[in-house]
Amino acid sequence: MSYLDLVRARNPLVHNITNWVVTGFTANGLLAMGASPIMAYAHEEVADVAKISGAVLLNMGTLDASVVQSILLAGKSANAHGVPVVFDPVGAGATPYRTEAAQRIVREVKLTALRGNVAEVANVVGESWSIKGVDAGAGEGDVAALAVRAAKKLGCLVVITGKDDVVTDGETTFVVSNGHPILTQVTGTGCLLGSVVGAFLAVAGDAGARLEAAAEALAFYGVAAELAYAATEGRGPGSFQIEFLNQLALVTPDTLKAKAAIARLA
Ligand code: ATP
Ligand code: TZP
Ligand code: MG
Ligand code: MG
Repeated sequence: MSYLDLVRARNPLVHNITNWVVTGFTANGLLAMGASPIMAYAHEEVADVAKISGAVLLNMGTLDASVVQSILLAGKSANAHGVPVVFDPVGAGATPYRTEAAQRIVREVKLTALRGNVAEVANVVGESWSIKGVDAGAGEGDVAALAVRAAKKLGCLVVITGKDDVVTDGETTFVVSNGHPILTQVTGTGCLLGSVVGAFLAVAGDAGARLEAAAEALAFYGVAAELAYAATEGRGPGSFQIEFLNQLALVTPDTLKAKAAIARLA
């Protein structure tokens, strides 16, 4: 049985503390794939919501002091109750406020997975990632090496997305090359991916299964994008976005198995 089957069979509750831009898209994406979303931010209830959830997604896209507090309360409750935590440090490195908030969150909350673009992940672990012309972020080896350093430093899975996605536990690393560039023309596709990884981690069971479950989540997401692009080619990102939600519901475990492009790095 694939982890996708398990998500659809178990319908895990995913608690999202996310940003204002992507809230509806995230809820619809989770529903489409077979998970169950809840968005809850009140300091008075986030600990209670986190402890009954299958996974918690913490995203600092539209950050303020209240959201930081919600994130810390939910994250600590999830830790206390063995609930997996995924953190998306949106914009880490863009301003000192975001960098400091992200670094505080990873000091105070034990993550199950960190998911970001290459610059965000570098900034979370105190490294700088310089954009150098057309080679910006290029060099799979460099990105994978950064992911491994981050995973060892934080003691969690690290997912770095881009043209190819890298996921590692610090020992074993997979590169997932599914997806389509049109994903970059729809806001929130990175944010929703964090919640999708959370849904897969919710059904993965023990820690040993988490790396494989995260790699399958990345392939699933990329395959849904490939199929959505094929069905809407030439019609633009609006049509793609709707069809992408459809494909999150329609991709079968057999299709995923046939199309997944997951390679283990030596
Ligand atoms: P950014 O902040 O850089 O926009 P993000 O948080 O939106 O990043 P992405 O890195 O764009 O996240 O990843 C979101 C999804 O888009 C992932 O599934 C990733 O594999 C896919 N993706 C991003 N760029 C490409 C690309 N050039 N080709 C194929 N898939 C891509
Ligand atoms: N501004 C603050 S959060 C956000 C924007 C545009 C959404 C970012 O979404 P993603 O998934 O990182 O593209
Ligand atoms: Mg994006
Ligand atoms: Mg992002």
